[in-house]
Amino acid sequence: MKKLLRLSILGLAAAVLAGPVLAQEVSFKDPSGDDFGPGAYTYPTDKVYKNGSFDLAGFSMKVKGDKADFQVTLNSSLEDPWGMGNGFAVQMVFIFIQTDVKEGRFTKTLPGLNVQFGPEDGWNKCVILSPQPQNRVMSEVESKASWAKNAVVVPVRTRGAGRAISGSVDLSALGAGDPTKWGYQVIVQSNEGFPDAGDVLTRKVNEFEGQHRFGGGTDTDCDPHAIDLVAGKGTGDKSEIEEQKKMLAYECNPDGSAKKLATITMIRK
Ligand SMILES: [Ca+2]
Ligand SMILES: [Ca+2]
Repeated sequence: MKKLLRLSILGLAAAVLAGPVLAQEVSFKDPSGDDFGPGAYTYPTDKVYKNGSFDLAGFSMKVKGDKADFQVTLNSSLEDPWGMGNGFAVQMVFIFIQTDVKEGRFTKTLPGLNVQFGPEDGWNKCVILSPQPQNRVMSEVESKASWAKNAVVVPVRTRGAGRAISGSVDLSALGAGDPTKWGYQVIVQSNEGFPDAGDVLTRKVNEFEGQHRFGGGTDTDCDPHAIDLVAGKGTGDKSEIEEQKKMLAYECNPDGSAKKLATITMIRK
């Protein structure tokens, strides 16, 4: 009995020394009012694209058992005007992750985003939060970006409620290692049910906005089709708006091809 008591006291001491078990979580904030891509993008004119619909406010990834729960918050309450059945409709979010695996990282992103990562910021995994059914998203990736099919992970069900879009994936689908040490980038786009032949469900940005087209870019694909993303340290500081503009800066050739594609970075906790 005495021995048992001593053991349990030792056990308690060890637990106190080790400190509480910290939840594995990564979270970022993003400043408001920067839902304009490189600086001048405008929303489509249809009333379903409410103010703030694409304005990223926050991101979190929490490990719960063998799952990774992702949540993205926006500066507008979510609605489902197109009857997608998941509590939201107009948004689509790409979460690019640089895990510990150094081999096989991609610097190019999925077609329709028109951005690339810098040489040190390649991604291994991309979690897509879309109001479309999982099998529609995966079949789009398989047919339009087959090179990425093993790197894309789509939750079985993605839901919108309040201002938050959430989805959960198997941690094992992202790979081994410590997710709090990984790099992340979160790109807000719009769910396009009738995408361009080569685009993975993304909505285009044109020179002038239209009923279902963003404006402020170009009519070719030299402009980034990213409406908001995390920048700098991901704290939500206003200075991160300038960091975003720098990352999304681009140049076009006279024929409309890309002279300098927007080049983005990973953000770390
Ligand atoms: Ca924002
Ligand atoms: Ca931003």
